[in-house]
Amino acid sequence: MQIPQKMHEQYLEAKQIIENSEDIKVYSHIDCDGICSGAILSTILDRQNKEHEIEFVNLDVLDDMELDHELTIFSDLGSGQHIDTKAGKGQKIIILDHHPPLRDLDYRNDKDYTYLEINPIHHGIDGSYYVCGGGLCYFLAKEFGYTDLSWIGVLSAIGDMQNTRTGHFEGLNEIIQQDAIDGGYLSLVKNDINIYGRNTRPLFVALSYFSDVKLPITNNTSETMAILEELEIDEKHNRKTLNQLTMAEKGRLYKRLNEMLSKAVPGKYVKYIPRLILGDSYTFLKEDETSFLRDGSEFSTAMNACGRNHEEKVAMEVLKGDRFASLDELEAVSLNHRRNLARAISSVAESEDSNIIELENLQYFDGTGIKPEIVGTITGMILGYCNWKKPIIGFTQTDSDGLKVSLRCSRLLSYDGIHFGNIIRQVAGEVGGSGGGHAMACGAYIPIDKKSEFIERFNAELNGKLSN
Ligand SMILES: [Mn+2]
Repeated sequence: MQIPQKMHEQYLEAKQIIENSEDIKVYSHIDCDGICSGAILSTILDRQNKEHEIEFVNLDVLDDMELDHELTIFSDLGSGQHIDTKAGKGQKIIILDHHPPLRDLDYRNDKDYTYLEINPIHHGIDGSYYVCGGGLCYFLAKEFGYTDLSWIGVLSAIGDMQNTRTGHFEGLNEIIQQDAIDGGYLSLVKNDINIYGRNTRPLFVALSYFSDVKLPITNNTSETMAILEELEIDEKHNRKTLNQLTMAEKGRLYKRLNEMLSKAVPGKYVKYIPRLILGDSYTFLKEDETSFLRDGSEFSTAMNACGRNHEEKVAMEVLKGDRFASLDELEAVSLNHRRNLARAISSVAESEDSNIIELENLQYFDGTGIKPEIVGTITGMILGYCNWKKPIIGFTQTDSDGLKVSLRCSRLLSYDGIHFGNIIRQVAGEVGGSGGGHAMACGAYIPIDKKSEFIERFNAELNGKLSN
């Protein structure tokens, strides 16, 4: 895939607009993709000696907002919001977003301001799998000649889960990945064993978090240790990481995981098993060998941890090159984040009477007291404690007296064609809320008194869609 001609012309125009602006504001999203987008844009602007401010925001603050700068750039958001209702004479807006756009490619109105929206969907390119916010910002950087930022584009796509469908990057993401490899920033192992924590977690711990299907090893480190010993991978419990395994050891581990999964899943899912175990792995070659920044997934998790704790700027400074003060802060934020998660998990899943309620087609828990920012992560971790054949939904209250809803499910359900992001958008809409997201990780905000109606409607909506 190449960048379409029309889209390339848009990039040339964006470059010109930036070169001709002095007072610039960037709004970007609070997740890994948004933070990577902000870091790329900020680096471009620094190198162009442009004064600028960056703010990381939630989507809900964007509609009908005041624009106070000569140029306002929106990255990883903006396409789905009414961001130009208050644009004034002579102001300029650039959007770099991959979410479904409200406005057409040739959107213009009669007001006297500059509006440029670069969105792959306008050009027939899928924004879920082929390019994300950070990637779109990288192509702008490339227009300025800054291909050294390609690795941040790769990281953004990892964080945005652009590779979940196949385990590989496709479309425009493949160009970014190749730029990063050519520049010596990235090494790629195709179809590697894809278990989270390859660089810093002992393998017996990493394996115990396997939760797409409940296996004997799930949440059971005695079992993972026994298996690693039996496979002669880690006989002395010396806390080897996945990264330290030889190809032969990885081969034995793959075979064993495959056997375990084949026994555990219904026949129709068997064909998806390799995709649960294998995927490309990404190593950032400029990072320290033992650092969590070296592995793409671990790096992206740290970015998300910052987003969840309103420390996006710490994350951005690390991306922009600060490996001293900001890296220390990043480690502290991550550690604190992990502690909060552990505390929340034990309150939901490990308490005497677990409060996970199972219905015909779904299961849910009341996460009252869990911060809205982390309820999604918690919900994903709870999956390992319940029935993987149904989605798990977590609820918690927001500051504004609404309910935040998060849904996670086994990747097998999404491989089999269910898109929960679309379903949650519909059902949340039916009860007066809003929602959306990925096939297997999504969320919504709903009025607090609509919880039981939401659950009922969601359960009914799934009739006949799951194979139990
Ligand atoms: Mn994104």
